[in-house]
Amino acid sequence: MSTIMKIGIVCYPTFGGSGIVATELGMDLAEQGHHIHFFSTSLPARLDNKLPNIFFHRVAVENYPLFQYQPYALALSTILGEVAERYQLDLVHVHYAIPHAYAAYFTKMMLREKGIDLPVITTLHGTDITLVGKHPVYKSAVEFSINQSDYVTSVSESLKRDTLNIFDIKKDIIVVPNFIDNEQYLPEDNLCCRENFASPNERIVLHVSNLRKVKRIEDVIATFNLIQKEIPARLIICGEGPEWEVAEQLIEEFGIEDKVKSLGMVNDLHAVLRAADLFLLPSEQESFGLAALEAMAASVPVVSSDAGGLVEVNIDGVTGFTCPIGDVEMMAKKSLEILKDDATLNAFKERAKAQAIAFDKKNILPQYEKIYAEAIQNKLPS
Ligand code: GMT
Repeated sequence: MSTIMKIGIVCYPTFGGSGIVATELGMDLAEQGHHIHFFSTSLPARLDNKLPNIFFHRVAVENYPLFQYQPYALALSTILGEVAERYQLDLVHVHYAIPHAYAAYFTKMMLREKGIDLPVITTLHGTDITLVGKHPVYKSAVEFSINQSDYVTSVSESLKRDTLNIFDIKKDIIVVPNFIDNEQYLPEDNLCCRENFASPNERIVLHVSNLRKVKRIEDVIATFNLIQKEIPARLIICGEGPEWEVAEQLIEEFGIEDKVKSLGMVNDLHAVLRAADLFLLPSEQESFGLAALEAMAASVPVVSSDAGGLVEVNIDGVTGFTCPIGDVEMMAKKSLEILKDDATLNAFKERAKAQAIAFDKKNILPQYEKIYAEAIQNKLPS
């Protein structure tokens, strides 16, 4: 795209997939010369704001003792409007509907008063629909703000279906799957740390998540317990979250403390991914499963549940296996099938990598750029 666009991107700053997708998208667009303005409560985890064409605007929420909860959506609408006007943003792309689509709608209305049209693109990421958004305390406002967005995208077909089932949506929902930068996973990189985790005869099983209930960490531990009874293996867990204590208790109950290592929050996940032989993701719900795609990019096959969009990413019998939620016996059986010999493991590794290449950013990002171009073209004149 030759014309330089000025784009606002709103996201959560944490290690969650929606923030990562937003950050990678923005950094790639900035590399192409577009001006990207990020809005978040702190610097997004993977954002390098030293790069050219990247601007970061911190959404500062003013604390006042009268409020039990601080009005984040109000602060976001305010700064979005100010920056959009000052830098003449062409559009704003919000990641995660709650409350970003709602805040962007109010910015749009405020700017309309000044004769400025600010197109709003909302990307639905998962729990903004399936867990939080559908809750009666939020539902009607979430539905309203999705319907008011100029464009709505969803990260999987499954999430699109869920959105249409849960809400009364009048907008077309465009599926733009999540993506991966395969260049960050070159085979020669980061081969060093396998021996830090296991001896050569052991298989390395990996789980990465925010350890929330929806991730079913207890199934990770139970599946690994069955695996390690059959073959020499180690389990590495990356991430921090509320369910860690449940995991710890189970590890102790199974008496497998010497085979499980928790690394906590890991900044450079690539090195750990490249050391792994198998990735476990038994989630209760997963609109896409970016963590599974990251594993595949590092040539790691995945055994996951068949929840939500996981079946669109992890192809059963090809890149790994998908199993019914909670069926740890089946997950262990399928894991052992992958890990049983090097030839089988390597075949799964190759197919996992091929799947990651299909989801490469080069194939996906033009879909967002097309939506941006259309949004700008349909903009009302100032
Ligand atoms: O998991 C969440 O609560 C939020 C969200 C996030 O911000 O990370 O995760 C969702 O978005 C990711 C990126 O699109 C998807 O890969 C995850 O599958 C999805 N999580 C769920 O649906 C549970």
